Amino acid sequence: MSDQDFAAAASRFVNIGERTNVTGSARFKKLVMAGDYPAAVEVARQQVENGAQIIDVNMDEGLLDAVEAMTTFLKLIAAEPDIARVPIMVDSSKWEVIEAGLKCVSGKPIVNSISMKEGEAPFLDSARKCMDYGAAVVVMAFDETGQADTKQRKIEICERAYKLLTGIGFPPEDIIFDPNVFAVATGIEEHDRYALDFIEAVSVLRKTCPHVHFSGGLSNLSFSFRGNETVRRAMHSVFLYHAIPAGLDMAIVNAGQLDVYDQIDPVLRDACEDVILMREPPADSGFETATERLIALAESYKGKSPEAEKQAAEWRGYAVEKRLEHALVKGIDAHIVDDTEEMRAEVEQRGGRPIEVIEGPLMDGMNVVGDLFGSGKMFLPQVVKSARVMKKAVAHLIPYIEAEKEEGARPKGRIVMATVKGDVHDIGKNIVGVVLQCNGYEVIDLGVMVPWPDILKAANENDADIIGLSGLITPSLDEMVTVAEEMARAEMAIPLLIGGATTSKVHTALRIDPAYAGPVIHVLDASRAVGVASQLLSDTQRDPYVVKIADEYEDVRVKRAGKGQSALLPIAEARENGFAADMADKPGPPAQPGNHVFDSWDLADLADHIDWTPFFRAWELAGNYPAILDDEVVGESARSLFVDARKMLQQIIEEQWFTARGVCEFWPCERNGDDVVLEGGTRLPFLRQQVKKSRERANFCLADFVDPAGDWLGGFAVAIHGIDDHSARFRAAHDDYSDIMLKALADRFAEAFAERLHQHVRTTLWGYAPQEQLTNEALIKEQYRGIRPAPGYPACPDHSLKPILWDLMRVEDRAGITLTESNAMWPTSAVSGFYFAHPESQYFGVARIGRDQLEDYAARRGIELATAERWLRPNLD
Ligand code: B12
Repeated sequence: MSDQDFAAAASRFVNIGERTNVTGSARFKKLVMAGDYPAAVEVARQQVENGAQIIDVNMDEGLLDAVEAMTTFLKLIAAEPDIARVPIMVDSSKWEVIEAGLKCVSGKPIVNSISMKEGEAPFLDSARKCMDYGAAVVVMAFDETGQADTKQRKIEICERAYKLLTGIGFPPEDIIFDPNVFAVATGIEEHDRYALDFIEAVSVLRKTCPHVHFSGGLSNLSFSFRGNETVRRAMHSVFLYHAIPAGLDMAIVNAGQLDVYDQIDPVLRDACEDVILMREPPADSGFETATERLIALAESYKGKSPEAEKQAAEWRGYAVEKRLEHALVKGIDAHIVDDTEEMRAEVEQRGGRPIEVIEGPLMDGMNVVGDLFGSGKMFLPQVVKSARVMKKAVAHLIPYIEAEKEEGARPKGRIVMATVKGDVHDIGKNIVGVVLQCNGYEVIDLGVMVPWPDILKAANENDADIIGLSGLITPSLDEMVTVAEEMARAEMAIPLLIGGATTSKVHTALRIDPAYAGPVIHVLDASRAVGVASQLLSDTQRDPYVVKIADEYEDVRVKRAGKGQSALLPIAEARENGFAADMADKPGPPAQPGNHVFDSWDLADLADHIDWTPFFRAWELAGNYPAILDDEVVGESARSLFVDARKMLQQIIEEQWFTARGVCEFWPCERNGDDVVLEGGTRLPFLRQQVKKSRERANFCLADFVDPAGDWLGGFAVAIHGIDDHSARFRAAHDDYSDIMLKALADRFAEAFAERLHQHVRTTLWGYAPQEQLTNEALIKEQYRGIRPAPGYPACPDHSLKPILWDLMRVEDRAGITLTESNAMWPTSAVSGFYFAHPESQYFGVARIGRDQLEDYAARRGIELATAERWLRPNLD
């Protein structure tokens, strides 16, 4: 396209104003919610004055009567000639709101939007209604299976919609397709094509769907650069520069926030262009991808835009109390020490004490954070960031407080927390600790592997109001019972909170609660911890709450006692109903038998194999990756967390923070009953399902996948070393956010290492699936042959098999991984297990077993019955 043609196309291009949208503009929402319609009308006027040629009006807010708001607002702007001269886009996901809007618009209205999300019939139904009002429609590229993301899907869906609409006589010139502008430069490879796919799809559709228009919401495109207006404006302008010639003729964009293409800094413009058009960065740029280059470049533009500077200046101009609150709510730590100092000096001047800074403005700010979290308007990652700001402020004040020998701030309560003896996991405990601190509780964190005497001692010495215990693996459950028994013996009465992945309300009610007369409460997650603590420490609520919980637990016990548990087969019968794998299909011997040691697996390779879904779950953000990034509720939090995670991930790789060490080995073996006996005589006893099955299902045991006539078995252990120094550094800087992030990433690396090593075993070392070629998604879904059950997982619940593996593979020497008395692995981010390669091998849960199997198992393992009982307790209840 020549410059002249571009100028002509650009002159036809229509800006759609977006500021009169409650979902996109916090200011407009606030005005409408407050019923300040005159000010809301001014927002519309400004939009038109700034060059908007259509204004989009959206009132979809849960707490608003959207029909009423839409009607009121549109009637008011209809009476303003300088606003009413531009067409109105009535924007809502509810037809009744759209219809209410259509009734108030005098000129040609535009409906935003309809789609084939629910199928063809409702789509055509809405289209007919729009036609009755003479309205044009925005048609989102969305069908029954979801939003169109690729070029092909965009084209297919729009062409199908075009055919259907023109088929009912809908004027094609009244159709505006929105083929979905998505965020690019997110660091996720699949997102790299989004902008180019949009542009190319429009270019094709322009020809195949004559007379239609094309629109898109521009702000999504640059989502990864939130807060960096210079880069966002440049990206928008560059995108339009290419999309307009392709056929885009309107877009939702703030007209006042577009740069003239030629006037953009050429380096930035090139970098944006590389990202949008999916070009390789220049070879001499030192970057492998266009995204990396733009992210790096973006740093140098941070805070340089007039808009951002204005915003920043505005915030920095608030009164100091308000600045502290802003910093806490937004999690900004850049000025916190200066502001805290300013506040402290101010308090001092009026004769106050440093502690008042904490008890006053800082706690007020944290209360706002606590309320927002409690009401679901803020999510865990943001809360943890707020806590980081709070801790930095408090750290600044501590020397002043100590200098005055002043008592510390009066906390709402003092809680001693610990991960119990033998267990090494602390992410969950740390998260709970941060959330409690954010809500005004003092947390004394004793760390991991804490024996009961230390817990009791700390509680007594610190006059604690509550003890909180955490544990991830089943042996910790017994240890928690021990702590409860010891608290009873010491005649303590303070409440005991129980948490961690392996704990449950049932176990707490059945085993821990009866051991201690004080209140014992199982807490499912961090969000509930504050409610529980506040009720336990409230003068008025405590008693009724404790009684309520005690009743609930009694109820659990009664139900458990009366409940006919699922029937168990005698172990001999369960064995008869074992799984009969076809041994003709058993794997051949390994291509490279023996022991294999990996001193430092490439971290970049492991990063490519990370399963991100559990990472978000660790931060209490529910949803599967990558869909979670676009989730309506948690999407924004997830994206922001992901940007931070990718940044740290990059640093971990580039600066080699971690070392991925592992070992694996293969052994000739044969099955002997429910045991697998290795050449050399080592016996690995496994457990069999004993619950009576409905017809046809077998009672599985891992030994069923091994041939009695001779076979092979593998073992492995992997761990991520090197987090300690970094963790210490973050903790010293009062930065829980980075510390939790570091540990969550180390866990992801450990899991990815286990997955990647298993793949290497299948394709190369054992080599029974040399041709296997699976995407990372397929790997995560475990769509491969063979399994890697871990001691502690449901198919193999006995953690005490780990020492056998350790001896066999000399794990401690070769991979530096040690075992605690509960057989937790150290370093924490570690996975170990067995490799079974038979094509029919599969995961299952052993579940409840009978005394007969327990006795038989103890004999096969050569251990005391009581010892077997201790390790297998969760399978005996
Ligand atoms: C991710 C994960 C891992 C990660 C790391 C886990 C970690 N650092 O926490 C890795 C991959 C390293 C791992 C390894 C292992 N894992 Co794992 N793992 C999981 C998984 C999938 C999620 C756990 C998690 O991270 N949750 C997120 C965190 C934030 O939640 P959380 O710790 O539960 O804490 C929350 C609450 O519980 C509560 N809370 C926690 N503590 C406290 C304390 C108080 C006082 C309060 C009030 C609340 C509270 O609030 C927290 C925040 O909301 C679970 C399955 C599951 N769905 O739970 C299995 C699971 C925990 N793992 C299990 C096992 C067996 C293992 C291994 C032993 C396997 C092996 N042989 O290799 C190893 C052990 C590692 C070691 N070092 O010894 C078992 C444990 C049960 C058992 N039989 O022992 C589980 C339950 C899987 C299963 N179904 O069998 N695992």
